[in-house]
Amino acid sequence: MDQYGAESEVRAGEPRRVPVVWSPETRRHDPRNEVWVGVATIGTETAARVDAILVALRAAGHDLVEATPQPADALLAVHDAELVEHLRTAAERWAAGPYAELVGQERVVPYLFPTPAMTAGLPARPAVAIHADAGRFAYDTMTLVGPGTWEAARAAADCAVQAAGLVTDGAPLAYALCRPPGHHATPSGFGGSCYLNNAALAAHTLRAGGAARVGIVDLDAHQGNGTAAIFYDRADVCYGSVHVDPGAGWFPHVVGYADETGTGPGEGATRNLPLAEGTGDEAWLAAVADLADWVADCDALVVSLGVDAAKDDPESPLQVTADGYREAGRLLRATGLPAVVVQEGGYHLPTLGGLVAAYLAGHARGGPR
Ligand code: SP5
Ligand code: ZN
Repeated sequence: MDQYGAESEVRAGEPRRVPVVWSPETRRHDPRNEVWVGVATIGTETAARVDAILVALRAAGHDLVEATPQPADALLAVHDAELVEHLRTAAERWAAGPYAELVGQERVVPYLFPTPAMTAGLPARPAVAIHADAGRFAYDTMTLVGPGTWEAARAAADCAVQAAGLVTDGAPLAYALCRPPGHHATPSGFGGSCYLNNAALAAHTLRAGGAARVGIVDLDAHQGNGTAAIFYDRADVCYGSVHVDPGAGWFPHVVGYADETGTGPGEGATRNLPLAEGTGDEAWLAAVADLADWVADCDALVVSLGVDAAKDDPESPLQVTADGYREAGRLLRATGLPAVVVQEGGYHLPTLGGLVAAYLAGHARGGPR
């Protein structure tokens, strides 16, 4: 019997208590507006999400653990130092510029994107103006950097690294209440409401802690292009995702198709299972079961738990129920793998906490594995 509630401590059928690693700092990012198709829309990735989840997980009897600052090595293994430096300093650079007078708002919004369409082989340099430089790292106009964004993203990363550390130290299951989410953050870029890739940080930490192969199962409604990119050429971290079909016009639009299966040493270590708009529990759970089987021979598991596949969510057309999320938890528990569950999306505040609690109840069920 150990401090994490090993089998003998848990009555059969009773939910196991799960350490919930969270940080009040994660409330400091306020996206305010996402600039979407030219319109400033109210962001849905709000600080209230943290409290909706906290309230539900506290009520379910889980153990809240406040994150402490973690070393930066995982961060710099997953992300380019230039991206980290940009995120750390962008809001300060904006505040030091003329933007308060010019536009009267304090969030960094990219203004141009120096992709090959612009630079066309010329020896381009980093832009001096922050509104132009931001497009070197930001790949959409929805993911703004304001005061507190860096502190929140860094704290979310700390939650993921610390939760993975608990699992390395013997916990069968830990949950990281990461906010802002992370699975759209690539090695060198950010977008899709994500800044630092929390799930990749958890996977890296499990690998560093001795897991030879880590499986990542991404349940968010959107394909995690960032996580997919980070591990696309690697055999030691497998990435499988079930998500709404990008071919039907959904984010991330340009990747997430079924024929993307990895490259080089990572060939076959990536799976994408796109689903049609309107897909509900049955087909979604069949895909989750497929991915659970696929990762079962790994040594540890990371679950990117987006609950935006739920039927009431404003950001996706999938129709998964709370019972569906509970069953997904059971399916991934049945892998028998020690697991870090990392929060990704989920934007319907009235049901958000209940969906996360339902998943954890399924994954944390007591009794023998
Ligand atoms: C982590 C995650 O779930 N990121 C979601 C990224 C997809 N966002 C696409 C947003 C499309 C525009 N949303 C319209 C609602 C206006 N706020
Ligand atoms: Zn999502």
